[in-house]
Amino acid sequence: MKEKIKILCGLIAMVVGLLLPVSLLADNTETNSVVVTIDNFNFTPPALTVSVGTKVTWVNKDDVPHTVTSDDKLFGSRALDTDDKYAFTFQNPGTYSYYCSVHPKMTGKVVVQ
Ligand SMILES: [Cu+2]
Repeated sequence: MKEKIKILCGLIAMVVGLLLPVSLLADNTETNSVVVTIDNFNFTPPALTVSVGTKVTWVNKDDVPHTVTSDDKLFGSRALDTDDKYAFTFQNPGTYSYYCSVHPKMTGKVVVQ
């Protein structure tokens, strides 16, 4: 009987040990994700500071198409219709300015630390 409990405890410890890193990883992914909305011809927030590895998702909430186009062409979306999304994961520190190629006066930037 005692032997069975020992095995059971060993199994539980193993399962917890296996699950813990996975749940930590999941949490990490969750916090490293930011949304920028495109609304009323504005990127909101217009300036964003994130850590390396953060995935930024732009969502177009306007009735007109917009794009997300980086100044140095590092990233860029096609024309986003209403509720369309575009995501880019920033892997290197730096300041990344972008604009909408349909309305070049629409600008924003992402600072990656
Ligand atoms: Cu636009």
